[in-house]
Amino acid sequence: MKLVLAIVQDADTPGLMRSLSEQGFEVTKLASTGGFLREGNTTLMIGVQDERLPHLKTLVAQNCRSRSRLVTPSVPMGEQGEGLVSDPVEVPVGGAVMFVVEVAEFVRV
Ligand code: 2BA
Ligand code: 2BA
Repeated sequence: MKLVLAIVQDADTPGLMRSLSEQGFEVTKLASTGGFLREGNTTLMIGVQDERLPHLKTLVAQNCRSRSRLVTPSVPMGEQGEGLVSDPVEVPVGGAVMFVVEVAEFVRV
C-alpha cells in the first residue's frame, strides 16, 4: 500500500474529489497553504493499493490543470535600482504535486 499526498489547487479539488469517490478511492482532505505564494491549496491524503496507483495518477492528471499566477517580488526599500521596480513575474502552479510514500501498516481499530 502507498500513501499519496497530493497538493492540488483549490479550484481543481471538487472535480478531483468527485472522480476519486466515483472510482472508489478513499480520501482525506486537508486545507493547506503554499509556502511560496502563501495562498490556500488543498492536500489530499489517499491510501491506495499499489496496483491502483497508476489509475490514481491518471485521475489526478486529468483533473488538475496548470495555471500561472502573477507575483510581485518584494524588493527591500532602498535597494530598488532604475528599472528594477518590482516587475510582476509569472509563476506556473500545478497541475498537482504528488508524494508517494510506502505504508508500513494500515490499521483500523
Ligand atoms: P507554493 O509553495 O505556493 O508554490 C507555488 C508555485 O510557485 C510552485 O508551483 C512553483 O512553480 C513556484 N515556486 C515555488 N517555490 C518557488 C521558489 N522558491 N522560487 C521560484 N518559484 C517557486 P508547484 O511546483 O506546482 O507547487 C504547488 C504547491 O505544491 C506549492 O505551493 C506547495 O504548496 C506544494 N509543493 C510543491 N513542491 C513541494 C515540495 N517539494 N514540498 C512540499 N510542498 C511542495
Ligand atoms: P470518509 O471518507 O468521510 O469515510 C467515512 C466512512 O465511509 C468510512 O469510514 C467508510 O466506512 C465509509 N466509506 C468511505 N469511502 C467509501 C467508499 N468509497 N465506499 C463505501 N464506503 C465508504 P472509515 O473507513 O473508518 O474512514 C474514516 C475516515 O478515514 C474517512 O472519512 C477518511 O477521511 C479516512 N480514510 C479512511 N481510509 C482512508 C484511505 N485509504 N486513505 C485516506 N483516508 C482514509
